Amino acid sequence: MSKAPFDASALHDKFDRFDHARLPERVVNARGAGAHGYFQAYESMASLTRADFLREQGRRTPVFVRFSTVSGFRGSSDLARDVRGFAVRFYTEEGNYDLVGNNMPVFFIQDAMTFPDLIQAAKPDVNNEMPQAATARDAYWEFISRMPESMHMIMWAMSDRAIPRSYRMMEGFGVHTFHLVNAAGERRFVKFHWKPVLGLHAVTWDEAIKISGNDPDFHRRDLFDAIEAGDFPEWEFGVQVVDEKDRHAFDFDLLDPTKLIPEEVVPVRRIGKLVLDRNPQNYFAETEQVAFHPGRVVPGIDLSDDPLLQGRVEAYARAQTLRLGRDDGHRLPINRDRNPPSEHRRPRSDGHGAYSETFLDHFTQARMFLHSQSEAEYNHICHALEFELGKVAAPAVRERMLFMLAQVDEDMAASVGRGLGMPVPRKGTAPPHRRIPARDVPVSPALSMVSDRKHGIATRKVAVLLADGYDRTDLALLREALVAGGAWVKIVAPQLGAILSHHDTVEADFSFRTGDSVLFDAIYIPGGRKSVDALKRHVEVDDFIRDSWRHCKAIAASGAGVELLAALPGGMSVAAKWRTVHGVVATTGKASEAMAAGFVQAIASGRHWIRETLA
Ligand code: HDD
Repeated sequence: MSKAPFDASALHDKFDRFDHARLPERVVNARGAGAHGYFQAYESMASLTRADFLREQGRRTPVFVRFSTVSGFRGSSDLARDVRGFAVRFYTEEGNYDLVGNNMPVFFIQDAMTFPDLIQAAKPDVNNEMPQAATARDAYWEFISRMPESMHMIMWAMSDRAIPRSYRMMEGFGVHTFHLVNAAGERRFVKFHWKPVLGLHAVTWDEAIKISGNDPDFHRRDLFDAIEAGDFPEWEFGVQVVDEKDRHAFDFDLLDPTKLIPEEVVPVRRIGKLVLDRNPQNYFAETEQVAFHPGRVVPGIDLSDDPLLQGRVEAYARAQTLRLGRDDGHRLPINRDRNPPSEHRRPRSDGHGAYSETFLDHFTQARMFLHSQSEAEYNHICHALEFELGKVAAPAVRERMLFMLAQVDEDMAASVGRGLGMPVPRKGTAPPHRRIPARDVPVSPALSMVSDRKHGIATRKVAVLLADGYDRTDLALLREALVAGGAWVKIVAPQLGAILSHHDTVEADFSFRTGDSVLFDAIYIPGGRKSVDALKRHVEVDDFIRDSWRHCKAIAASGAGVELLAALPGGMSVAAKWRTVHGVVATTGKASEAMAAGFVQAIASGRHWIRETLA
């Protein structure tokens, strides 16, 4: 048979399609994951806003959400220490409304003009394109050490908020103050919040590093898997509303994006929920081509004169045109208005103009955030700073940073200084910038992740370590309790395939080569002499258990399974009657329903940070 003649035009057509299915990546927030869903209003907010999608109780509005890291390239890792983007598009009856926020309620800078400098300092060096998705370097801290206004955001970025356990378990914030406007034209200030129904969870830094190697797509996979499994991620939409006349009622300026309104001062009113129930079908056409714009609002929601927001409104359209390679990107299917936009959609700014002196108070809220943390969270911030500044070579940059930290809190600066082997500056030294000294303000418990403990174990991942000969009644008992609570139970065994116990089998989800403690939230080791003896022959099991302990996760063991806990620091003293010690739930006897409930409780109460303070 003769070969078909070469058809250059068919080849060009095919290659055109092939070549075009890519775009230059976003300058920031390049790496992300998107999902479709809906927003549903709990009640009518007509007294506050004429926005159609908030005016009627029960009204559903389709949404598309994209989560992202900020500084890494598209191919970087999900677990970089970084801010997470939380961008929501509402396809309302009056046209699209974009709420382009982050998982932290404040920002590094007050003036958009500085944004390119901030990003250049956070992105890899231009000469060698290193390091990737990491701020632990001179250029970044050189910039920060000269930007006292960044200090509040730095406290957030060094906290565990910057290494979330899941996109589904982080908060979202509109960051800026916006306006709600009702039909009578009455205007009020508003801050927007997203509260995750599963609660707030983070990983530890040691885990973050290990997850980056184990599964760089950890967050993207987690979001995708949860939606595929029908465990739809949910957030409640919250508003903090302030009357216009109260613009100056606070000791900070409402238009300052480096400040937050403590929830204890203005409570967050939950007015609706966001549910993500459908994965994109085409990553390129949806998650990649989506182009958000913070100036895209609907009647009833207005921008404020926050100078950073004003700058963003100018910047995004240009960035999108360049990235999408066209100026009609709003016509792409994911960006199209599903309903004709209202003719009145041009956002108005509030005309408040001048900014108060408090824009120069860079440290009071940084200190409030720090002092609102639990002991473990506070320590993690110090450790993160030791790590980041420990990678800075220039002594002058470290010194300036220690000095800046001392303006927030001298004890913290001293702690970081000890780690760096550097003398501790006192804050009395002449400041490099005009500033208003930090004051002591009441702590805000809502700023601590640890204070948020009301949640169950839904979608938490529990690894069961076993081999042939495991105790099947113990496994069945614990599995039932975990599944009843909505947890995802995964079997980790020496090899994949069927694992036997008498006439029963379970299918291994992971082998010790593919499963690792850092991919799970808790572990259980059932008894069964043969199974436990087999586990003892695998060095990975030892690592698994030690890491679970070190990362403060709930651990359960029953029967002979407790022998493996001897590997834990100091060993674990276990008795026939089950008990929980520092999040370890164990019995040398058979598992019981009460023990299973104890394990569920140990998982639900989050990480057992107390272990970090044990010798
Ligand atoms: Fe931005 C993307 C959030 C300040 C310029 N930004 C981008 C995304 C998020 C944010 C979530 C990704 C959207 C997506 O998933 O596609 N940005 C923020 C927040 C800020 C902020 C919460 C402060 C409150 N950004 C900011 C400033 C500027 C920009 C001050 C410039 C003056 N941001 C951009 C951009 C990006 C972007 C360069 C990159 C690609 C894009 O817009 O679509 O225009």
